[in-house]
Amino acid sequence: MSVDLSKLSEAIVKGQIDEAKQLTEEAAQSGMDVQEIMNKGLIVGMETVGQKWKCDEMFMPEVIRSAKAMSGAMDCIREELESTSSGAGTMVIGTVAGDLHDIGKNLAAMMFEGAGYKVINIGIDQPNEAFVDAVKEHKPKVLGISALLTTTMARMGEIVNALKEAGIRDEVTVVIGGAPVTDDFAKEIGADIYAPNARAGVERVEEYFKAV
Ligand code: B12
Repeated sequence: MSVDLSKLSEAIVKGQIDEAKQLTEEAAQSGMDVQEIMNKGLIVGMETVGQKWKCDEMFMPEVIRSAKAMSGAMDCIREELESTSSGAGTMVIGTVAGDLHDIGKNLAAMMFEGAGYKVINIGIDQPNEAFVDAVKEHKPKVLGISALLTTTMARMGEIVNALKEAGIRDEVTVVIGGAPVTDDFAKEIGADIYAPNARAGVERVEEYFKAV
């Protein structure tokens, strides 16, 4: 029995948590590749949510519900995702100190997971040292930093400097994201990559690795 992944995308857009889990489980049990479920079902759904949010066709409570549906669905295939992961490497991701926003950061985490990364999500409101410690401990290929407030985005530059002081700046590729962040800001603080959205995060990191 094959599962129509457009129905799964639709369940994500509508924030139907149980339906999304059930369709994901059915798709996995039918033998469908988990990467396909992720890319053609879950991610397509969440991208539609992102577009609708930008055009004011969806509002925050609905976006949060969709993100929960995506996260719940991913839990159903997480083990398999990890075992079939392309071994892209490890990513550490977190939101800077003083900042409690995590919807975008979690979406970015899910996208990287879908792209085959082992993702270590250190959470919100994380002091600069927590990022440095996580890089020391997990030796990730990529460090993702999120900030949603103009008052907290300065922490990103401090984290880059703290990595330099710890002598580990060159061991990790730093990608930053969040509404107030820009390409110019990334250059200014010495981050490697700026990503305007979660999928662009994965794409730009991959382009970066191809270029270096
Ligand atoms: C939801 C929300 C909240 C929720 C957060 C809930 C949660 N669990 O995250 C709550 C209610 C807690 C909240 C609190 C506050 N908020 Co608020 N919040 C928002 C809101 C409405 C949506 C943010 C969001 O989730 N967007 C949807 C996601 C999908 O988008 P995103 O976060 O931008 O992420 C995408 C990209 O930026 C990118 N991305 C993000 N991070 C990363 C990281 C990496 C590595 C990569 C690759 C990509 C990436 O990918 C994502 C997906 O494509 C925004 C308004 C807005 N238009 O953004 C205000 C907003 C960010 N908040 C704002 C403010 C002022 C606050 C408060 C100070 C309000 C108050 N007076 O208490 C507090 C601060 C609390 C704190 N200390 O953090 C302001 C910030 C203004 C500014 N310029 O600094 C905004 C812009 C609203 C506004 N217009 O005034 N907020």
